[in-house]
Amino acid sequence: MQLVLRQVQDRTGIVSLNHAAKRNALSRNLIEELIGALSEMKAASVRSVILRAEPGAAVWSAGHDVTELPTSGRDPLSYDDPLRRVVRSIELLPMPVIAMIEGSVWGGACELAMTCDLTIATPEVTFAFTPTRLGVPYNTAGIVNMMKSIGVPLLKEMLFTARPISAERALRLGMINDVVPSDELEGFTGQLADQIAETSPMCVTLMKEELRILSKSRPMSAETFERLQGQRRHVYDSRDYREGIQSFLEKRRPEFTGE
Ligand code: YXS
Repeated sequence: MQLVLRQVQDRTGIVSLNHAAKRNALSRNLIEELIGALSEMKAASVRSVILRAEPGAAVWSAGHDVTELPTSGRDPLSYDDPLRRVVRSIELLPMPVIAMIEGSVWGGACELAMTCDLTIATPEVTFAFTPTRLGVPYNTAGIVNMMKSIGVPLLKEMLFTARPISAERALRLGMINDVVPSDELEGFTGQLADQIAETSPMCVTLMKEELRILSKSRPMSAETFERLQGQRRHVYDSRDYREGIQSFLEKRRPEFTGE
């Protein structure tokens, strides 16, 4: 079964997450297919890519595949982790990626959606950024990436509570581009893609790259980076990290002790 479907409609690519049984969890296999689909869209020289789940999805994506998170003292979100690789694929794709969202968005899937260049959601959509619910020390580049779309006060609330926020609130606080009723979502997003297709592709590619570079430029000394990496290791080596994952697998609430 294909975990990711892809098609080209006129000058727009449509890439669909297709693993509803696992709530489109971002497993290694799904991400490999997603990276492949994005490369195909680049080769097809589409003007934009719409990234969606199956029509009427209750869950757009449940985030990182928890069963694939390491519990052996390894960094769960290192540079070559699949989630990190697909984030870079979207950032480096020369055409805009539009996240068209129905259903709930969880954990690393929030970063996947925020990495897209534009985000259109239905009113029922919620976003829950959940590292603290699982005890996962989110990686620094991922936090910087989220700061591009989410103001620090809202990002702190999402991280410190792991509570879902509504599409309406996300729109009001500038986290997403628009909220449209579900029966208008495909038409609205398609029109947006058509408008992009009328502009200069070279200019769009240039400005996407300019914004990628300028929005990442946060000076950090090597010592500061290493201090943060040491703090992250302290977390992913902790009992709480293993408890977070175990509690998910056992479908129970985690009991964190700060150890
Ligand atoms: O029991 P089966 O085999 O049918 O599988 C179940 C779930 O185990 C599976 N599934 C997942 N498998 C791996 N990783 C996941 N993230 C994941 N989510 C779901 O899909 C099958 C159906 O799930 P079920 O029965 O719970 O569906 P539901 O409709 O009742 O509930 C949907 C959700 C999304 C509310 C629920 O599945 C859920 O809460 N999923 C976990 C959401 C979450 O906490 N995601 C964060 C993952 S960790 C991550 O993204 C980052 C590392 S971080 O933590 O840093 O943000």
